[in-house]
Amino acid sequence: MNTEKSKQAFLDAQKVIPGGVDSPVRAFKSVGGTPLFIQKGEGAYLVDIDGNRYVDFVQSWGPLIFGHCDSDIEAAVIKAVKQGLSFGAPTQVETLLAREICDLFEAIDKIRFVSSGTEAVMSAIRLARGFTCKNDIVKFEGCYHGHSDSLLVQAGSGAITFGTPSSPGVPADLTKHTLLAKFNNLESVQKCFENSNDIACVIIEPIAGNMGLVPADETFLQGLRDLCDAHGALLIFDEVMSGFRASLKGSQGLVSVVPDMITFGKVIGGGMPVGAFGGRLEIMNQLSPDGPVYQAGTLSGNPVAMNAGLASLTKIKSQKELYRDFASKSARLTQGLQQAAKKHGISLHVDSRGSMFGFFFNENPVRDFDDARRSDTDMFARFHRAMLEEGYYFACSQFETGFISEAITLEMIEETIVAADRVFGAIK
Ligand code: HOZ
Repeated sequence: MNTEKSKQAFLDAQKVIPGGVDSPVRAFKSVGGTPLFIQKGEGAYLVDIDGNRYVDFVQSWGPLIFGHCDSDIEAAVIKAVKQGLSFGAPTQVETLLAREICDLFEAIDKIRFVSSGTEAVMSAIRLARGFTCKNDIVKFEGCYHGHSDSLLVQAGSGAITFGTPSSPGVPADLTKHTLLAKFNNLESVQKCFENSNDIACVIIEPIAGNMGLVPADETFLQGLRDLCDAHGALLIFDEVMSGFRASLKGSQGLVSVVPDMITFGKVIGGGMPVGAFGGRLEIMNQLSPDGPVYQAGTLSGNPVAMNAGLASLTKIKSQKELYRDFASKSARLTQGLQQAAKKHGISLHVDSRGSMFGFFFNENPVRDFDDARRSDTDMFARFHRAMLEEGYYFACSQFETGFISEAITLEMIEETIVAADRVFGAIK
């Protein structure tokens, strides 16, 4: 496969952009080789600047539920663009999208739109602190909630991919309020509450997607709910990755535990930059201008992004079988990969939720960050490189999640499994 143009583009980029990328995981450092520079997307496929085509199992890290260049979302965006790109003033489409989301989620009476998942979580935490008049937060090892200061502690995604789960540049004075607990381990959360009576909130990815795919047990989530209630803390579900992906309602379609707040990100924007956080009325009423907790942004509720999000959500809701199809495609892909790996003596731990899927080169089940870190990342890198050669684009880190889009057919999945079989045979 010829990737000469990508190689040159990467060299050019590195001269003017740190690491040649605007978000670290994309640099392909943990899998080796050169990141592909993308020319365009076409449904299930990515096309790089050398003209190579790949079945895309990343889908912009989640947002593209219907694949690249979906005609309905494209039409909504073009229509919105013709009305103006940004006003910094309210538009009615914000209310329409807000109403759709409030109607779907029991936990959400009101929602505020921002421009990214990082911003959504940062704002939700400020609101939780303002509402409870407490300072500490509990987060879980391996969960990633964006790159704001107090959350870059034992974080997943790019942070762990590059071995810096806790970043330099974050003053200890800021992280002293971040208490760490172990994913799927209630005792570790109980200890946090024993050690502090100043906990404002517990934040968790109920379906962790940033240490690879690691869903939390429902009993564990219920335990968090009970602890938060007993200690006057808020429970925040970070559904930046799982919202509208694991099911129409993210984790809320799969478990019965109801959080106090939910954060969303890129997925609700259909591919445009969006984030949002929502919750119960009494909490959201503390937000400026109704209440004293400040949060703002010129591009918040941007009309182009809102229209893309609304078009995406409208289409999602019109397709009754969408999540059932996603679930069967994800299950077939992960089982097929696992069987093909086993044939060649390679152990693969796999899991999926709706259109999200994950696989670890690991002999044991992966239930937390320590388990995830014990995976064979060298084997993952070899798999990733060889699958690219075959024309399949997977997330370029063991500690990320894969996504199916509606454009990916069962036939493509069967072909992926056949290619993976060849690859396992070559890399074992
Ligand atoms: N942290 C992102 C996925 N969980 C990666 C973002 C990107 O590089 O685009």
